[in-house]
Amino acid sequence: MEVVKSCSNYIGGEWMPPQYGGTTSSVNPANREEIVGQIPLSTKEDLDRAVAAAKGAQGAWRKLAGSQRGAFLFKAADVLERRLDEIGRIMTLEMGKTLTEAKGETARGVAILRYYAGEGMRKIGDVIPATDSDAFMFTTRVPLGVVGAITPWNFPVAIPIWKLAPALIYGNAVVWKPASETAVTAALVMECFHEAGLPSGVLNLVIGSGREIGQGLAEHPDVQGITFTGSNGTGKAVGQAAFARGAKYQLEMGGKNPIIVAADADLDLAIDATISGGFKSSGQKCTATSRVIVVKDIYDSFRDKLVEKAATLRVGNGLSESTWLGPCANEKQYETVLDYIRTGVEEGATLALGGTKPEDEELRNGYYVTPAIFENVTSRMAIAQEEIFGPVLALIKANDLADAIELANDVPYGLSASLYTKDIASALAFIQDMDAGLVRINAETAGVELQAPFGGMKASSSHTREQGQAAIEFYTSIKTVFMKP
Ligand code: TXE
Repeated sequence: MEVVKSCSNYIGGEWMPPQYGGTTSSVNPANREEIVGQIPLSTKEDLDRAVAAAKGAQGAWRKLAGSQRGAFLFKAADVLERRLDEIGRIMTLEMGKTLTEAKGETARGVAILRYYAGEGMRKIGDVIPATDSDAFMFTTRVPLGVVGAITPWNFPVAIPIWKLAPALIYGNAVVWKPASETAVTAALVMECFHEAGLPSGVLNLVIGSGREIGQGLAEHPDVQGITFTGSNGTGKAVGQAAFARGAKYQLEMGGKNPIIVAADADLDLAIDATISGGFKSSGQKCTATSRVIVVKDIYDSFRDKLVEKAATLRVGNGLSESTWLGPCANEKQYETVLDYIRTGVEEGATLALGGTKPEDEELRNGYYVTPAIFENVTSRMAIAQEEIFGPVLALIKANDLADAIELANDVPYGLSASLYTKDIASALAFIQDMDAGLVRINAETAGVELQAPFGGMKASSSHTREQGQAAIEFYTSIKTVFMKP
């Protein structure tokens, strides 16, 4: 079987295979017989080299003016934009989302790079009046040093870039460990930085297992900050390892995001938002809608219309223009989704739609699941509590808005939440009472604006925020300066 593209580590400005480790394959989830790339399985020695390269480069990098660092990010954005179609296509091959979504995500990566390139010229401190009239007191910010970035497969361009770009613009050097499932896409993103002429060692890519390279980064004594997006279990281990040695950490983890449909909601808009939030990227977004809490007065008509519309969604290969949702991104995710669907049925919920392997012969070799809608779901069921990360919605009936908000809050997570209503008092109650980092009125749970803070409450994050100007809080330390003549 032909391999589309192989990739290697990028350390100290050079592409290099792992010193001792072997390789594994990145598989196309739309057709498990197609190998997208050969992926290095790096070892601690490779990681040590990368951290040493970053440490060596950081001193000179931090001394550049912010605008000079920004110039490299502007160049990387131009290269990424030029290679958008190619990178989008590889992303679809590696993790299955539709080509439209993959290109859209790559375009988002370009915009994030430009946003942070501009940050190099914005303010980083405040002047604070001192009680001593002779003194001049102000704050400035300094980089952490070497930052480790551990990224997942669900947004293989946007998530890394929203970590790498702020880390770099504020003067850090970076060692990046991408998810192996999307390592080829990661290598292409790295190529863009290389082509932009980023100085050697400032950004390094080490591909390998989570246990070896991810955990190794979290434990590495020369890494001062760890930024992670992924599952809760892994995130906790990463946070604990960083905390144990006094390093800074930032964790973005799961969600169990609700959409509440109030009695006065515009049903068509709410249905579109439910479908888009629940099934785009096959539900594999941390902000994906997974619980649909509908006030009882309109429950039956909402359910009927939702099921009718969701039944028309076309499952297929993400490269095909007629496809609305692609496969699950990998075998593990596929098995997890099918397991949750079985669990839901065992728990007594009823499948109003889908949740099966499609019958189409052409899809036989892929990790496809048809969009699933459960009803008769109670809040205590596993399918209403745990992150599934697949095209599965749980419909829950609420007595009224207050009951709906209580149900919405009845999970360990608090990332994103949405309410459909025409009533301003309902909107205000929801804004106030909903425990979520992103609260959205008449908009789906899964929208993120790159210039605004992003992150969750409760178990969804380490209570830190990414994106926009909020990113400066993690990637820098404040230095308070008190100066007398
Ligand atoms: O995640 P992992 P997986 C959730 C989602 C999904 C589940 C499992 O529910 O079903 O996680 O996905 C690296 N030390 N999300 O197994 O393992 C790993 O190599 C350090 C939600 O893929 O958390 C990858 O680079 N790092 C999420 C990254 O951690 C380790 C997005 C994430 O992988 C490691 C993805 C270790 N011991 C999954 N083990 C979101 N919130 O968007 C693995 N890694």
